[in-house]
Amino acid sequence: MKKILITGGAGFIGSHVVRLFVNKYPHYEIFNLDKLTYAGNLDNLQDMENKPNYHFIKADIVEGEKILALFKEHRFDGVIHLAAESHVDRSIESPMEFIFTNVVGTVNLLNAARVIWKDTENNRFYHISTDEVYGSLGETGAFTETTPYDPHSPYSAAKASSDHFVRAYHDTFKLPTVISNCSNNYGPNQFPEKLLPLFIHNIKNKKNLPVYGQGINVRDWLYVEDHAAAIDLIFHKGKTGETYNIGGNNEWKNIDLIKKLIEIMDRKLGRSNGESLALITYVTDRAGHDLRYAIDATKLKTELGWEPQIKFTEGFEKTVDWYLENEIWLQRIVSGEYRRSE
Ligand code: NAD
Ligand code: TDX
Repeated sequence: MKKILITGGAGFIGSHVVRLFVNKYPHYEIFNLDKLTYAGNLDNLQDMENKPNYHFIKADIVEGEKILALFKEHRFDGVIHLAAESHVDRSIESPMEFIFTNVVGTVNLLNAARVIWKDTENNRFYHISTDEVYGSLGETGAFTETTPYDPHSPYSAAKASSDHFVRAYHDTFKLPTVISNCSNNYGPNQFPEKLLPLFIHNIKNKKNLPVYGQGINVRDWLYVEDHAAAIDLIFHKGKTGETYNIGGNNEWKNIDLIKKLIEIMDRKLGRSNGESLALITYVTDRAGHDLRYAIDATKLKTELGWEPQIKFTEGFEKTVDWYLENEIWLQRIVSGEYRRSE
């Protein structure tokens, strides 16, 4: 493979995947295709701009004809598809954008790949998905690759639909696809609407921390670079037509995670231990809020030898440090400047 298309490379996870591929594979040409929605931020990739094997294409995956033209022009050998509307709360406010980008956009990419890969071999269409497609767990158990889909939010319903289309294109048209479903990522460059960067910002600025419901929902947290490493492995070694679950084996009840964050931040900010606990504010629960996600990543471990490398205590400290040291990154988002530099 030579030409790899990464969609959504200006987003949180995408920027880490782009950096890994550009640095690790200098003989690949990496094309980052991104619409630069509110969540796309080229500040995330400043260090990539002058790399000879990195190219940026501003495009919307919903525009099927343009996507096909780009595939015909560049003749990508492989696709790693991360572009998506990714925030559950926004999907409750306005579901249509999620259907357009996550479903229609994905099918546009599948169609374009199908056209240009008619007479070629060794291609791969890798679709990045989420554990939220499996629905919600009770107190015990974990999602495996065969857990039936049971999405509850418009976001997860759209991601589930896109997963089905990817499998349908494999089964119907023999498109060489692979899918992974990952748990919650944390780390640098995450848009400050998501729980951790939002709460880091609010604790620093002594603003309220809006905890949904009673804070009893459980998420499994994985450091973003561990997800990027799994994506690298699955892209190169995963079996065509297969699905792999990716998780951190690291479950936290929201309120416990928030208290841990407060403990770390009070220490780093020189505040008295527990001072910021007063910022916790219980608010109306998210509609359809899934109680618990947990991933069984045994298949990825036994078949491809992947395991998370970054211990949670280390990754969590590193994450808090990154946001505290990159105040300008955040300020440019808050002021809107990050969009003016496109
Ligand atoms: P993000 O919101 O940070 O980034 C999404 C990127 O996609 C942005 O750069 C945005 O500009 C781009 N984009 C959106 N609509 C587009 C369109 N129509 N055309 C082209 N580009 C478009 O998202 P993220 O958190 O980095 O998630 C990346 C992928 O990983 C998504 O598919 C998401 O479902 C999946 N995922 C995320 C997590 C997580 O914890 N964040 C966990 C599992 C899976
Ligand atoms: O202000 C908040 N208060 C709160 O209690 C926010 C933003 C979130 N929460 C809760 C909701 C969730 O239980 O924290 C948990 C995490 O919320 P998010 O950061 O919004 O993530 P989540 O809804 O779990 O989804 C994330 O992980 C799976 C990503 O946004 C998805 O793209 C990914 O597929």
